[in-house]
Amino acid sequence: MSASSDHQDSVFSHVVQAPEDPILGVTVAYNKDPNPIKLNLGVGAYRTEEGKPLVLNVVRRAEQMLVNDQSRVKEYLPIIGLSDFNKSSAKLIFGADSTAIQENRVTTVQCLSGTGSLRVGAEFLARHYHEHTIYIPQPTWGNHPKIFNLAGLSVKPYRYYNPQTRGLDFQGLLEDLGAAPSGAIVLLHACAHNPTGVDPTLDQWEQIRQLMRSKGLLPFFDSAYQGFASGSLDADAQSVRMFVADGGECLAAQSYAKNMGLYGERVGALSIVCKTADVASRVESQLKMVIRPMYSNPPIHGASIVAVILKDRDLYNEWTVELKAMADRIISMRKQLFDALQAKGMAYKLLFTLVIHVCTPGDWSHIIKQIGMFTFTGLNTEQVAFMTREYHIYMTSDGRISMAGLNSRKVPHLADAIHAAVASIA
Ligand code: KET
Repeated sequence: MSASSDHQDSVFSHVVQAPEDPILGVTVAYNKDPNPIKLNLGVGAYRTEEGKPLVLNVVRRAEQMLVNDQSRVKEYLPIIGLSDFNKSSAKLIFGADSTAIQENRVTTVQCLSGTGSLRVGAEFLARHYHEHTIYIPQPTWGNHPKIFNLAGLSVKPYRYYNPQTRGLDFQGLLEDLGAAPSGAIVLLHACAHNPTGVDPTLDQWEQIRQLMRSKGLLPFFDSAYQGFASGSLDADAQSVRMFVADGGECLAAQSYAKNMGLYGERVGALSIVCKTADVASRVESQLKMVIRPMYSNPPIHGASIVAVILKDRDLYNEWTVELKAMADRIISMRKQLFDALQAKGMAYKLLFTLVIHVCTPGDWSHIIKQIGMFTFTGLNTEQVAFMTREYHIYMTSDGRISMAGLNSRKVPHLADAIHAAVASIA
């Protein structure tokens, strides 16, 4: 063996170490921590009251049916995926009675969960849409800017969250979208905005719709949490349905990761609502041109599970019950954490009346006001680092905690950690 092939530099020696992903990297760090009290509130993944991942009972039943069906084979799916899955997914988000669906103006393609759906939609827009700027809320899910940039779109922020009020910066949002160039794409979280947990009211959605339609802005909905905000699949799709009801065009990326607990199955859908059936059919032909060289065609198993559940009335009903139970457990975690912090604040007040201002600070009501999987606590990077170091609590550095990862036994530990963090770090 020559010296050069032995221990000479690799042809990749210039490759620098990339940072861990800001969300998935939290799980990597958590897994390395040997301390048994550790708690992972990073990634948005549902855990039971026992702290375990949950496979829905309805998913187990659907899988059993699939396994028992000897006629099922493992052939390639078409480029756009499983037809039944696509039809049912469109109905789920746009409503069973959607006129756009009845008029065949919607094309739906199965993609690799929410992320893949966003990416395919973005690649399509970069190739076939005249405006290449996409406006994303500030803040937003950390992967959004990367997905859109890599697809060839240019990303700009619009104001969304006001840290002072811990609510929606509605005025800022209207101003920024009002100043966007006509035709620009606007990314909207269909419900349960990540990371803030703050959604517009229906009235505010209506104003956003009017403004966007008047300026010809193109809505691109990211629907990763349908059913998780309110517990109702229909209520959580209201924003999207308002935009579709006006006859205008839009895109929607759906994920079944959270609401069916199919995280690792990577099952989702991209729908594009068009003005006419003819346009929709040509759009679909071009989506195939995006998908074929990217991953050829999507995986069959997860989509089959979803199709079985969505098409069978009993299974569908069972799903809605299990989904509501997940949403309710998250809401109960909000209440428990809020109560624990209130109680701590009170105790602290009694002991140290002179330093009230450094106790678990006054108002934690945003914990119960925010909706969806996450609480945007307002804790800063140093406080988060402190909680991880001292209490082995893992969360994203922006202060977001996944309420779905919490359980009653861990609430006191989390409340202690938050209390200590805000008391010791300004
Ligand atoms: N959109 C949003 C808003 C979102 O929060 C996620 C995932 C996705 C899309 C994509 O999910 P997929 O698994 O591709 O269907 N969010 C959680 C997980 C992650 O970051 O991958 C999270 O924020 O923790």
